[in-house]
Amino acid sequence: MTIELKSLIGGRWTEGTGALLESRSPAAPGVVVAQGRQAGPEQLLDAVAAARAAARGWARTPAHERGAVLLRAAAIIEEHAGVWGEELSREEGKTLPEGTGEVLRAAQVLRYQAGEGDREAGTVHHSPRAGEQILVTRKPLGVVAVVTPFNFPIAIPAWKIAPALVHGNTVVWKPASTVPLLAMRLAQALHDAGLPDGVLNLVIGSGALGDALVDHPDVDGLTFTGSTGVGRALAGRAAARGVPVQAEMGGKNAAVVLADADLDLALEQVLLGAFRSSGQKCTATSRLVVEEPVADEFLRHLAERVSALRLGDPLESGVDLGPVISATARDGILKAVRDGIDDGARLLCGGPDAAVPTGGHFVAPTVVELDGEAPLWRDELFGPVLAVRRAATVEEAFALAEDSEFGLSAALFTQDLTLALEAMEGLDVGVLHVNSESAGADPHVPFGGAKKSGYGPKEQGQAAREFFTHTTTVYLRGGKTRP
Ligand code: UN1
Repeated sequence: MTIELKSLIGGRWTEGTGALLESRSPAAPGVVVAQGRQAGPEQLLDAVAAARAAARGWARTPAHERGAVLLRAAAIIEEHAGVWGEELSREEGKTLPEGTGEVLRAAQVLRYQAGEGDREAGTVHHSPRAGEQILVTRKPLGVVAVVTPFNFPIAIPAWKIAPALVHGNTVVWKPASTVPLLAMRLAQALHDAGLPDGVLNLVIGSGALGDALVDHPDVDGLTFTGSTGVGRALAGRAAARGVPVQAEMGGKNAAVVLADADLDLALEQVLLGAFRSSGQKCTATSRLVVEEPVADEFLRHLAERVSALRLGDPLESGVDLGPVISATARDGILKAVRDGIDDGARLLCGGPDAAVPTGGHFVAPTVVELDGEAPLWRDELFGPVLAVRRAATVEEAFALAEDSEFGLSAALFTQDLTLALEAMEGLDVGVLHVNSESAGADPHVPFGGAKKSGYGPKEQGQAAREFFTHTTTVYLRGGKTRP
């Protein structure tokens, strides 16, 4: 049964006035998962107006009460994890355990951020003057635009919307047009948890709607996750109006396997990092650097294990990876691999001509070895493709890992603490995993990248308040005394 899509505007589930939007399963594109009309331009204006109208009341609601709404929403999400997890797998294409896991992760994020309602609201400082104290208080930005990608249709929105709300902002949210159903589920949980009308508005639609949202003069902040191209363009537009931006963008994350590493452990983790969610994570392992003495053995085992991965219907048990999000994405990935092979990349397994299930947007998990600089080494493909290079020395291995315009995450495999410390100092990344896969982000610690991967304050944990609030420095003296 096809589910009907609606936008949430001013507390009402509203049928769109724009073009028809269908979300189709990437594993079976003939199946329409959900459909409805996109929010029209005037409905976007209504959504921003509703968020503006609700802003003052919400900002003055005690933070503890704002957090309590998030806790109730988390419970609603947990109650529905089975059904919504299945819907997520169907709509986005990741496997069912990953889909259900992501829904539960959204609840976990809400629970963590709810606690921010009870944590410190600012700081108090000594004054150089007698009879005075200096307070740094925090205030919400106001109306925040939230623009989110397809690949974590509920977890990423949760980790933007939850801190936005608990810190007292109201929100207008434009999710990726490929995953509107899961967006509706998160909005539903928050709405049913008792969020006042207008505090969270969901507008379903395409990129043009997102552009109009970011350009709206009543929007006071933008938080974005997606490609570096779109992120920088939106950030530029927001910055032109003097609006703060938090942008979490692409990655080309390296796993570095040094000669002393536990190779079995490294193999398991590289498989997870590169091929879970079909490599469609900004934190996915898309580059592998192996130190020469162990390279032949490691790459042989890697090719065997990758060839044995099961590609198929993400709802079927035992399947390791599903399709990529769209035919356009699949064709782009296959073309990049084909071009790379034409330019001399050696295919270790998978590849554009490998057999894949019929019907969906499937890409065989692929490993290619390169001898030098190449687009496959440089460009983010956002698919199940791992580019490998060998390093003659540890120094060369680190230099290759660092050889990217991106700086989101990296994984280092070694048992030598000295080398781990060197990587901590030397690698310009936002997230470093020592002896674990490059993907993953816990809700209570900062998340975000360096270089082309990130812009503005980090996400998650207590770090999120840096973006979602601004400070007022208050010089406070009693009215009756003169210092
Ligand atoms: C993860 O590694 O589990 O878009 C999270 C992305 C990132 C989130 C990654 N913003 O893939």
